[in-house]
Amino acid sequence: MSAALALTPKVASRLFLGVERSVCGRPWRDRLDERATTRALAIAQRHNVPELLARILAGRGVEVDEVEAFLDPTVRRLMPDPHTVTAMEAAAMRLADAMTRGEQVAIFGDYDVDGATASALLARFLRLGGSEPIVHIPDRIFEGYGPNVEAIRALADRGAKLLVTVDCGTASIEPLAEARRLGLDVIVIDHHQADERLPDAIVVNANRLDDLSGLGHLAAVGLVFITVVAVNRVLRTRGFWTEARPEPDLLGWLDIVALGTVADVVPLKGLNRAFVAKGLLALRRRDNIGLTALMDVARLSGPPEPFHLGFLLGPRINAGGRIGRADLGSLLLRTDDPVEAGRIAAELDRLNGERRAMEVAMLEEAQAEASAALGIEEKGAVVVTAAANWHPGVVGLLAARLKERFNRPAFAIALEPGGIGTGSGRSILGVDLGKTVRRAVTEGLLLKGGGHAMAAGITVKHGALAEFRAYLERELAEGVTAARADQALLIDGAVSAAGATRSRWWRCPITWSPMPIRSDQTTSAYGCVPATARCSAPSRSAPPVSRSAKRCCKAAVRRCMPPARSRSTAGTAASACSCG
Ligand SMILES: [Mn+2]
Repeated sequence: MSAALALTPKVASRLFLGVERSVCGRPWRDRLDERATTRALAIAQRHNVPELLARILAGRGVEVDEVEAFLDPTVRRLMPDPHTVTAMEAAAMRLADAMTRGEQVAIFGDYDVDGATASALLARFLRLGGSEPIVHIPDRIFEGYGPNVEAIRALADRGAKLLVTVDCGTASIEPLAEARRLGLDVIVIDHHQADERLPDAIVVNANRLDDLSGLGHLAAVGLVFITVVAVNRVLRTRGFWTEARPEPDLLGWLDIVALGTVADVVPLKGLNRAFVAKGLLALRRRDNIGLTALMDVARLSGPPEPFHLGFLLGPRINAGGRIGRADLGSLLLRTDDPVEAGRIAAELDRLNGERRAMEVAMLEEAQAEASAALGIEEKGAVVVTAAANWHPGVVGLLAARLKERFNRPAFAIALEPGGIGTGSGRSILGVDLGKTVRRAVTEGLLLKGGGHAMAAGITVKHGALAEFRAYLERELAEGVTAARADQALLIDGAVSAAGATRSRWWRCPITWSPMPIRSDQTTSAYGCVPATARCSAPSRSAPPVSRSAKRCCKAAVRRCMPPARSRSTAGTAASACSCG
């Protein structure tokens, strides 16, 4: 058996509704194996939810006793005692001390959305306590990721006594040692995987080896939120908050937490679901001046959804890095000045537009190159494209688009001066790219490389590109052919045309995101539908579906569900419909 076949994810091999070949040529498979089907039944019976909702939950690993928290994720229900996080007590005490003493605090963030939101949230809290912090967001190109000695020296020169790194710092042993030498105390609030060796600091990281809190899925901003709750508790017992300096409403800041959580693409389970669900409510109140300005320049009408966080607001927060102003996003999220907020939001919107235009141009170039390489018959197992003018920050996106367009593993490589290329690869289900890339490194074809099954990063010498391409063809041809031959659609459930009524509407998000599902039986619920499910519910609130998809779906429903049966099915199951 080839490696590719062995890696095909374990799915129920049962055909769904007996469809071996859909209109688009793909077999339909039941997402649920027998055990999951049993669990779905138990969920439907115990919690009195529609069968399809139960199937959706069971298909995503939700256990019978987790259903309530999953459907109604409240912070109160899901928020842990902060002190279950290793080192949280020490961090809370040190931060509270800094606030009581009025010490200068410096925050060192990261240039992505998680870093911007995490730094803004902590800065807002400190400011309400009367100590305005210095916030430093490093430049992606000139400083790179994580604390660096030069920046730390500058912060010390500006009088910082306590340094807090957010969304970075776990691996920064040397730069943080320098901070200690300069007399700073250091707190790290981070969620990146930790080594055994930690920096000389109070390290709050749910992914450090000795942390048993079970909060490893939180983004850094989520962990900062828990830290702020813990600090607030200490301050309360010390009588810090007074009438003149009232205690902040921490839940009101969940809009910031939701943005960082969605944009960092952490799994939306457990506490993260509560953050996002409640954060969206906060966002709708338009309390945060910066976020409101950003929603307005992005022309967001209607209530904000997770989609808007990930695809409208997130990219704009990131856009400042393009002109060497990586801190604009963080600045926008913590400003209380409407004029400043409007100015920054407009600037970020403009920069984001420039980025998009650049991406479109690069993508056209990449597609043309790939088409030429594959030829009219689209031969070849992989797509490898490279160009000198591509931005290294965009190659991942290019590779993802090429993979979708050509339905095979794809690499996009930015050739930099000096004959070195930095590239990114994306794979199709069933073909392990990370393993292939790592082997290419040991065989000396790549300077660096690593990753996992679906995505990989590489550094390659310009001169070795042709050889790398040939290697990929040789290694992956068989696996790609096999994987392409069996691209089944995993189906959650079926709906009859009669069952998809306006009184039961639902939405199909593109990614794993909270989705309101409303039916006759549940007034407000959250479930998830995968990227493969395309909803064709004839409902006003359903997302736009292409005409051909609609037609194909209707035909499938007609073919698979005889009218007599469909009525009874419709009575018991609100179901999604997939067509591929
Ligand atoms: Mn992060």
